[in-house]
Amino acid sequence: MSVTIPEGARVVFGRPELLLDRTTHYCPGCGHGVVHRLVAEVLGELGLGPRTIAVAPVGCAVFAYEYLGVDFVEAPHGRAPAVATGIRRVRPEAFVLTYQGDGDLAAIGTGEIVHAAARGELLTAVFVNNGIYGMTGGQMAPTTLLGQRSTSTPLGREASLHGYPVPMTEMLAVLPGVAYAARGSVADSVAIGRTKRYLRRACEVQLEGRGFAIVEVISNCPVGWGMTPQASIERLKEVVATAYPPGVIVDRTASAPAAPAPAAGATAAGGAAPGEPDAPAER
Ligand SMILES: Cc1ncc(C[n+]2csc(CCOP(=O)(O)OP(=O)(O)O)c2C)c(N)n1
Ligand code: SF4
Ligand SMILES: [Mg+2]
Repeated sequence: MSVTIPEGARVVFGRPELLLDRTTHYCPGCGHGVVHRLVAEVLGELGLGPRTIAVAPVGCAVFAYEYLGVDFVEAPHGRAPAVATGIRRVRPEAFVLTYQGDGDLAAIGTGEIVHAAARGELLTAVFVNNGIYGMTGGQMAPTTLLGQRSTSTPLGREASLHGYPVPMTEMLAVLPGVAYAARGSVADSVAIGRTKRYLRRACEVQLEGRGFAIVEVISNCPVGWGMTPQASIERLKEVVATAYPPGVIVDRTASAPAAPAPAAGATAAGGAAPGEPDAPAER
């Protein structure tokens, strides 16, 4: 839909070019749409649209290729990092991005993400953690919090029966191949702005050839959580962000050797400056 801007008016907010003008299949209030928008903004600002090959997940974001104006490959459930590795091998000039939910990345695809990270694959991984299997009807995921009700834990997740939640990004961050790992949130505009900075930095890390970069985004699933969109945002802020605190988890880019991909050139400054609250100590 094209909009005529009146003469003299200044545009302060608009749809990023890489976010396509499509009717969404997401439920009202779902966080996936916010993450799509941030990915579209960052890829556009870095001029990466034409050289991006993204890998779509299985999960509610399976139709990510309908909304983002970049080339996509659809991976089987959990296999996005393996498919992305293949793309990286045969198309070294491409910018390669994966997008996965928590069931996809932290359950069926645990092996793929761990080994892609361990190899230090030059990938930018976007990991949308809504703490549940949204697409299949709200079953427990590895990330489901203790006490959280789901269709497969109707009385709430109990450690003695279902085990403990898996802090996937912290686990990946101990691997030396991981150049950058951060966790953002879609809870409010401040958190969303910070998440965009993390995503931008994770893209730059690939452009600089420094290694594997991942941004987890804690997100809401109002339908799977059985809540209104507003209540789900409150839960995201009050409960989920306590269990999975946002911030930069590891940043090894100062010590990681730079080996830019052949066609790299669209790098820009960004990320947390030393001394900023979300700047981590190097581990
Ligand atoms: C090999 C295989 N196993 C299981 C499924 C069923 N399945 C589809 S989506 C999904 C979970 C999705 O959860 P998540 O990755 O957290 O994405 P969300 O929908 O919450 O965004 C599962 C188990 C499948 N499609 N393929
Ligand atoms: S089920 Fe949850 S994750 Fe899936 S579209 Fe609906 S709100 Fe979003
Ligand atoms: Mg999920």
